[in-house]
Amino acid sequence: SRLCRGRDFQIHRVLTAFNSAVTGEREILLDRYLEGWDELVKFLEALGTVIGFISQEVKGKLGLVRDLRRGAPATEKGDPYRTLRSMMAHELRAGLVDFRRQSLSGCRTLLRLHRSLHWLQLFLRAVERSSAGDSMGALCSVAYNQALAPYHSWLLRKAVGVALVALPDRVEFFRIVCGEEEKGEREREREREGRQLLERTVLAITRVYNITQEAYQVNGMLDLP
Ligand code: 1Q0
Repeated sequence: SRLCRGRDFQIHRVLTAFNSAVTGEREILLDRYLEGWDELVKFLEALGTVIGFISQEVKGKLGLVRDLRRGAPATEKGDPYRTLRSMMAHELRAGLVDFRRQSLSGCRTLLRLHRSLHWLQLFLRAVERSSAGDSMGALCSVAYNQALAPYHSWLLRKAVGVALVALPDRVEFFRIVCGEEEKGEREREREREGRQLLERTVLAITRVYNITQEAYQVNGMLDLP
């Protein structure tokens, strides 16, 4: 069932990964960044098959960046895919970033994940402010229209619209966020704990997002095809 598959997801792992992705020098550590995404994928997988094409897409992007990291391991000269900035410097220097055509660069691939984090922030802030009975699908699509739809084709936007109808309700959502089911009167307490963790997670994601956004902006790479 949904619940069984959702058991794997642990929001504190999202929080830990994105928090530890940022170093004192405001670098983004790619391994930690990708780990944060691994955990988000588990959430997606807990939602069931209609959302399947979305988790496949995310896994594909994560795999691409990991392949690049494996393909250019650390040497005494440096570790090209250790941080976001080192990846950008390395790919720019090696001429791997194509500003005109689609390519398989880490920069353009991570940009898609980065835009998705924008969507996630908007969505989670809306969830925080939501109350019983609000439709997750509706909150989701408001955020989608703002953060991702502008980059998607008409056909894809329609497919996403269909997928969002299949989203679970708010109770189920908090159940996945907050962990295993415990009966009855625990429900409200669990929701409170869930909200607190959610708030901290949104802050961690926002910090990562802002630093990443700045790096893309500085390098003129916000529109990489
Ligand atoms: C909670 C429900 C999730 C609903 C997601 C909303 C919209 C997602 C739309 C995704 C469409 C994916 C199909 C492929 C798109 C690509 O064409 C596109 C561009 O790439 P490219 O190579 O063709 O240039 N790819 C993307 O834009 C990437 C999009 C990925 C969307 C990822 C959304 C992931 C969300 C994940 C986590 C949900 C966790 C929620 C709760 C967590 C609690 C802490």
